[in-house]
Amino acid sequence: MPECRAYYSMRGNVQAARLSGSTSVASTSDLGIVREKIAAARSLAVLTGAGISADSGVPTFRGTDGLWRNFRAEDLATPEAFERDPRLVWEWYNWRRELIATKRPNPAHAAVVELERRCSEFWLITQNVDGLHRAAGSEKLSEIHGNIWKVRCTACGVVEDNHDVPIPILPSCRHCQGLLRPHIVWFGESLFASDLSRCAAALQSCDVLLVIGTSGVVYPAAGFASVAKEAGAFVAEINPDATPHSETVDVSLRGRAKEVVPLLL
Ligand code: BV8
Ligand code: ZN
Repeated sequence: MPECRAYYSMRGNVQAARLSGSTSVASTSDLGIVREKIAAARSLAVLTGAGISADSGVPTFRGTDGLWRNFRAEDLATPEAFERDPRLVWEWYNWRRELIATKRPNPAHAAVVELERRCSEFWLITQNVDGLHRAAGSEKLSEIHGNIWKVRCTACGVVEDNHDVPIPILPSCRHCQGLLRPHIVWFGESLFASDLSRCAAALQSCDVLLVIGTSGVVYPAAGFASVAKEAGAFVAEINPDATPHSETVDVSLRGRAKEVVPLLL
């Protein structure tokens, strides 16, 4: 299908945008409604998943490119898998670090930074560990599942930034020589209490929540949209495909993040 792009006639008068790859359309009226809600918002929150980084070339989890050596994330991103075979888990994370190191934020990441700049009460909640929101300039954010450029010592617990690419397959702590692990929240592990309370505050006080590029399958993040909705927020989803969120949100904009999110500015 020919790739079509959004056609701007006059600033703010966005014609129906048939967006690349997806057959469905982010309708002008829906785009207009969400833009108005954002412009009028006293408090804005944004929740992102792997889809916002897909346009930067980072594989998503459930996309066709989400598997590594036929392992699903749920197989490797667990304390049990690390206990069983830390070398295998580190090989997987090293593969992702090498890949992510070559990627750059895309226009959707940049638009989220602009929303943070414009709205005094703003918070970004990301499930992504790729660090691209920080690289784009986001400051008011919770990386609720951790960051792939941070390591934690399994013995003394020290947490440090580490940008070694490649990283030694069984990296050791420079303080106690203990085995390092990725400072990432694995399946079966609880999120950090500080992140949970900060996110709860943002979700309960926001007028508008944008849910960008997430399949809404992994908890507790998958429950965040309904927390905001129940607190009275206007919730909009941006995703080329329908998700479990699509039933509960006020507006679901079908399209790629890099094309739709900048249209909301
Ligand atoms: C916990 C770090 C206490 C690792 C991650 C309740 C019900 C059922 C199960 C549970 C439950 N509560 C807890 C669980 C267990 C589990 C869970 O939810 N399992 C799922 C599989 C059912 N949750 C946990 O274990 C959590 N901990 O709850 O602790 C506890 C413990 C045990 C039991 C009870 C309570 C910890 C979860 C965190 C795990 N760590 N990441 C790493 O990355 O290495 S999760 C990881 O997967 C990501 O961070 C993200 O959260 C998730 C993937 O989801 P998405 O980011 O949405 O990506 P996905 O590929 O799925 O979808 C991409 C979307 O983008 C799609 O919709 C696609 O259409 C769209 N898209 C594609 N291209 C674009 C696009 N959108 C826009 N533009 C594009 N261009
Ligand atoms: Zn240590």
